[in-house]
Amino acid sequence: MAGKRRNRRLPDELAVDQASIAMLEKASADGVTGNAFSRADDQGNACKVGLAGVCCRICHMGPCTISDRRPGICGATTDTVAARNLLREVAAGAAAHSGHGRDLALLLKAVSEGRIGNYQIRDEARLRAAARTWGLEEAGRDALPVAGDLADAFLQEFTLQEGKLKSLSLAPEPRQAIWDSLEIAPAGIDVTVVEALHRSNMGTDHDYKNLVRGALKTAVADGWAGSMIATTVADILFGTPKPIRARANLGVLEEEQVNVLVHGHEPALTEILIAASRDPEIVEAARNVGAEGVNLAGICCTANEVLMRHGVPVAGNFLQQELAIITGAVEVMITDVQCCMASLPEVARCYHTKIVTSNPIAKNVDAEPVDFDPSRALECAKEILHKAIANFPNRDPNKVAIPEQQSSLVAGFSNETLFGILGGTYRRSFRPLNDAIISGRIRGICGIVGCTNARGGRMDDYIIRLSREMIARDIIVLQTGCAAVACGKAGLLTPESALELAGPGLREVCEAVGIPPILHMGSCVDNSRILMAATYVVEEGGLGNDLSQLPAIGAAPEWMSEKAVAIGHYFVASGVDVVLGRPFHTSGSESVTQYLCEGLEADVGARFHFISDPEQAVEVICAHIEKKRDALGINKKAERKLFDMKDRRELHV
Ligand code: NFS
Ligand code: SF4
Repeated sequence: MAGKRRNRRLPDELAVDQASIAMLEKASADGVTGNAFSRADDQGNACKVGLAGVCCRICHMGPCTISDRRPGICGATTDTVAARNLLREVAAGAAAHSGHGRDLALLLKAVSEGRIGNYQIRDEARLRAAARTWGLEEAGRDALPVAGDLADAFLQEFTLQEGKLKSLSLAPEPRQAIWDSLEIAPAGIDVTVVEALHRSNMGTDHDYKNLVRGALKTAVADGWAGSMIATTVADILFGTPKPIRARANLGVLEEEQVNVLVHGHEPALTEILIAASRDPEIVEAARNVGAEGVNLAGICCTANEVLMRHGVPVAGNFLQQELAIITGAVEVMITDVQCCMASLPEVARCYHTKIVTSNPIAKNVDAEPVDFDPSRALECAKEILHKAIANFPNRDPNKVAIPEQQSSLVAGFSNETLFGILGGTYRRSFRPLNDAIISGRIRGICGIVGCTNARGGRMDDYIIRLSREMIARDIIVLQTGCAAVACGKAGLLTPESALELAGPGLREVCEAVGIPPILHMGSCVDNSRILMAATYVVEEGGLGNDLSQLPAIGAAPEWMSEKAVAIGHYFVASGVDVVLGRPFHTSGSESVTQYLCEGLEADVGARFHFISDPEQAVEVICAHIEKKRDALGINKKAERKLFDMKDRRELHV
């Protein structure tokens, strides 16, 4: 690094899990020049203007640094610029999720036409249910033509020029009415992202509230359509997740095997890699180089996808991608799209590890591209595995140190599975969950999702503390993404240990119905599952008729990605408050920040809370949940009990 080296934090100030701490210590001994944490330290304090969201560079009279006293050359104020920048973040996040959804919809189309032999319809019931949901005929028809029609319907959701998305009808009707009245019911996903870029273009939308509503609209297209489609097609093609035991943390890497890490978000290639890694030809090739076999493990959300469906172990979440390489035991890391750090080849240079990119829109000049073509998926998968096997003899035993830490976990809680567990085989129902919430044994629902962040506190710490405290207070936790992996590593995703930490009410319910208190529901696009879980609770009855009435809240304690900005916005647009462990880059505009954290409540019945302290977050969340319970009138019984004479006497001793 040129220039002066700033103070770097010590390994145990960066992470809570021992495996990560050990790898951070090992890094410098191995000559690794940097990692996300050290680069964060080297960056020093973030640029104040960027942090405040008041830097504008969307035209070439600028860049302009805007303040209350100094508008941009075009006259744009802090309000306009902060809101415009926020909208563009949401558009980028929505584009990422939806690009993933589109790729899968195209794959479904190709499968329906018999063009792609390595994939098939794995869950026909899910296909037929989805066809009915999106208004298609399925009864009495073969699966493949139904899949073709569904793929077409999904692809139309991307391109619909006018009117509104069919997918919106998945939401409770009062919510749809709110979107209509605020004019934030989106047309096609692509069209909406383009509109977001258009309206935030120089000299276009200057009304900050209108821009924020544009962000909500774009996010609705993401959550209820783009991400929803990604989840639905993945279930149809790869199987709907069911509870499955697996392991998480760097200890899942195997000293005696060829280690191949899958990293990114789109699971299509990885699905085939799983089969290929067990192919006798591959196993034989691995043995020929002295390995016992091929060990597949994952990083980030590709990991969550194959964890949920196949029990493939998770080596780590976002900030562990470099640390996994530092074990010295990874032959190949395959990246697809999103959240794969630019630094991977640089870190890999200190070891024998090969970084292989697999998507034509996500390359790295220092990595090896293998352009993945679904029509020759097995061939591609084998090519990659052979690369890894050939690389095994290059491993330097002196540089290998696989941490022993790995935790067992249970993942795979799709709604389809929850219906079965809660309602039994004959009656698909969320009833026991609603009853437990109404009776107060479960106080409410908290979705804890999102990334980990190299700036700020120790990796995973906020997520874990919040999750533990939620279940201790009888709040059931739904998780996805890197937050779920954080809890997995901390041992919170085994039913046994989580039950011990759960409050008495939550524990009783979980034991009775057979679910753990923290439910791992999948990858980040699977936040669509959380939207649907909340919707099913509304539909089950007894807890109001809109999502905004539920004693429910979302939290992204350590978020960093534009995708998280989009997710936060679709939850708020859906009527669910969202707690963020760090604020958006809008502090340069008081009006925008106030609208996000207060004003939106009047428009959509929900708002954002920026809370950097986990303990304060716990209090805010509990207060929010109790407020919603009060409004529903389901706290009455408990209040009467609280104030009976015996309790009163006890209060006075
Ligand atoms: Ni979500 Fe998953 Fe992780 Fe954040 Fe990245 S992997 S898509 S964006 S960092 S949770
Ligand atoms: Fe500056 Fe306005 Fe151009 Fe932005 S759009 S760079 S504020 S002149």
